[in-house]
Amino acid sequence: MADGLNMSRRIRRTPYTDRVEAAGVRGFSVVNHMLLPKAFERSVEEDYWHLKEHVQIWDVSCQRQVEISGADAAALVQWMTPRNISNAKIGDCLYIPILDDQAGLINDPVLLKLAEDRFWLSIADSDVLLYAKGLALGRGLDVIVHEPDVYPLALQGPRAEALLSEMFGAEIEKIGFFKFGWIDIFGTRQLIARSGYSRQGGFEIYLNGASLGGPLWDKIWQAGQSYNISPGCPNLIERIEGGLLSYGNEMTSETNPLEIGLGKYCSLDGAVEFIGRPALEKIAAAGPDRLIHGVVFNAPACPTCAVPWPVRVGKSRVGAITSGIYSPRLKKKHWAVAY
Ligand code: THG
Repeated sequence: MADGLNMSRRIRRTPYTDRVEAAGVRGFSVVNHMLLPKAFERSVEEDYWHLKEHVQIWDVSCQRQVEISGADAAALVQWMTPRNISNAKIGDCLYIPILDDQAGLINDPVLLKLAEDRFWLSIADSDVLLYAKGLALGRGLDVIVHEPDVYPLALQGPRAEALLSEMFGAEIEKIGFFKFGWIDIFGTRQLIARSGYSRQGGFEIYLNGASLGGPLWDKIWQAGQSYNISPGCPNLIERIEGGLLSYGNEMTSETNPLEIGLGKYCSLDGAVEFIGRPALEKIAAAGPDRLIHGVVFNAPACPTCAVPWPVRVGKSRVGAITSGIYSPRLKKKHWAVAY
């Protein structure tokens, strides 16, 4: 298969891409029309072990923010998700499914409540900006929907807290899981959350201002030397072991949240009105047709799961593997997520 991307302006670089290239990136994926590093010099396995022990710096700018502000902002966000957001406080992050009218998943972003009338949706790979704008226009809502100049940079791994505490002050240690606070970066006020696409702990800096990206990377890189910092990216082995779902892989608009274990983020008690509610209630009443499972299997090798691999019992197809990879921890066996 042909490899490599034909880079063009449609595939957006990030404020950190120069640094990522200097750090020896071996390839990119494209998420939200923006580059996401896929691997560095070391193997995915070596990166996995490093992530579990040290700290890594990840360019996750492709986690684009869709900002929704205005008098009807909370109403629009609530309309888009089955998760009841009425008790969310300023400073909270919430993982929320976003549904269409059939209860199919449009996206699974992290919601940040910045003010009573201002939210960010930190999105996975689909055009939520267009969905939100369309809904707002169609309903005549009093909101502004736009993509701010914000580029998340993740520090993941058990040493992330010590490094960031040394750099930006011990205050960050008080930030709870899935909460955010504020730090000073080059004299600017910047958002930092205890979150990230790994189970090893860490933070995400939602850097506001592209021009600060390179200098911020350099500053963290320098301070990180005594913490054995390395460049990294979301690690497929760690994410599958950790059960973190990936939009486009474990879910598409053909998937509903009840099939993939997101029922806990769905208000089915009638407390909130949201798009797809009748469809979701119908599915809940009948019970979902399929359910996601983690599976472990033995195989000599495990290529990238670019198309779902059928799972058969005898001759009948009982499901499909949507993500899979060799587990160096379990040796020989592979982890996968399957229907
Ligand atoms: N960080 C930020 N934005 C993102 C991601 C991220 N956008 C895209 C993608 N990742 C969204 N997917 C997920 C999936 C799981 C989690 C976060 C983002 C996650 N969930 C916790 C859990 O499952 O335990 C907590 C959920 C909760 O309590 O609300 O960490 O990684 N900025």
